[in-house]
Amino acid sequence: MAAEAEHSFRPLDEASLVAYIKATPALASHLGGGGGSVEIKEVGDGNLNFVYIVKSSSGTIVVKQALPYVRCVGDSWPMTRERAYFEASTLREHGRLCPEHTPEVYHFDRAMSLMGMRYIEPPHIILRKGLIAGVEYPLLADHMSNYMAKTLFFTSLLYNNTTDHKKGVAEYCANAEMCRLTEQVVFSDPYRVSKFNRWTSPYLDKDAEAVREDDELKLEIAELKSMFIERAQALIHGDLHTGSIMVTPDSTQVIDPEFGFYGPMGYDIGAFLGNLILAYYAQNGHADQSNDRKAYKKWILKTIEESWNLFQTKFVGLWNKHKEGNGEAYLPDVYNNSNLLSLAQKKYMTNLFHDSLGFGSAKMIRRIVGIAHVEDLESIKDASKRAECERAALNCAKTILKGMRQFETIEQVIEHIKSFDRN
Ligand code: ADP
Ligand code: SR1
Ligand code: MG
Repeated sequence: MAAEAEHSFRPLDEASLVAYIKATPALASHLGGGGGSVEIKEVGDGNLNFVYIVKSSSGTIVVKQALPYVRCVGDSWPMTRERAYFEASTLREHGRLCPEHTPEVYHFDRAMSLMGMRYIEPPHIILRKGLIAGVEYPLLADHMSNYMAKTLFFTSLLYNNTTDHKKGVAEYCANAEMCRLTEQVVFSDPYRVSKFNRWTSPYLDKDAEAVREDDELKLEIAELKSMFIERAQALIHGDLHTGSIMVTPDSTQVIDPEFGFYGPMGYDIGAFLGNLILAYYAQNGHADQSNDRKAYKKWILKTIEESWNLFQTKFVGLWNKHKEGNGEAYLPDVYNNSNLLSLAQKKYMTNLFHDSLGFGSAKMIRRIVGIAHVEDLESIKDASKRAECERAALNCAKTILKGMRQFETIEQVIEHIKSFDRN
């Protein structure tokens, strides 16, 4: 980062943010020009950054600022502020490709690591909170399959030529520090002793130890880690869990792509599916006399199934539509008959399915025995009940990770998930 940019950085608080907004027409214009008074509330409940909702009588915006450390750990874990740049860039690029599910970026200040964006208004809530409350979102699978198909297909070599693709890869390679964080907390720490690891102790002591001693698991995770680092398949969101999605029954908005880079598509698909599976296993901990959550669990499984199946159909649909375009991976004069192309597509989608299962399972495991647990499980107050839900999720994830290539359909995965659920 340039020295000049370092000098002009200052962490904002609610008071200094008012002055910043007044001096920034791209933000003030959404609040009636900046003359009147504004109300500011810090709402950051994520792990990394500060998020402010700024309200005036004529509008509301969101301002997000990255400070040079990991918020949930503190300044003992320094972290590049450049993550804000990659978040704004990925939001803008994904917004160009899929505006219906991406909030608009109004303003980005690289020196201040600060972004202003559309306020995703109530009744939108974070999907994870809706899943904990047992709310059904009938359009979620349709919307998320749409978002994933468009953002992943249009940033891949199936659509772009190699020159443009490499330009994108080169730019996002600089988000290395964020990738390194993921390499550590998803693919390494759960498999070794680390001061950051945590689990529901003493209930899961043996389970956590078993993960650290499971050679078969370690061989699989090594391949996934390499793929995460080496495979520049598409511009992925990089952190597509259910805390990065805001929803109403009619609308789905994806936020927070600060881990964006050219990586394996399966990492995004797996993050979404894996977090839905965690939500599924948490339901037994949220069940009570008024609601046994059985119908809700069925809805989650149906959503998992539809998300993959719709994604697959939409993604291949885009591929067929653009097969004569500039994409250089499958040149039309090489894959020149429809039988060959459909064989190639089948192979591509099977590999992507297995990658998604592998990454999804890795994401589940890290949320149970690593750092940064999920509210779905954390909010289960009774520790022994929580551990039971976590153990079922952990055992399901371990077996999928070790046997991902045996699954041919998402319906088989659904049966597998059910087989680890005792209720
Ligand atoms: P972090 O990068 O720290 O994970 P997030 O981007 O996940 O932060 O944002 C933290 C919280 O701020 C979200 O859970 C959500 O409640 C709120 N938030 C973030 N962006 C918006 C937005 N554009 N509109 C409304 N609320 C938002
Ligand atoms: C220090 S780990 C913090 C986690 O929060 C983010 O949302 C990512 O998932 C990251 O792994
Ligand atoms: Mg977040």
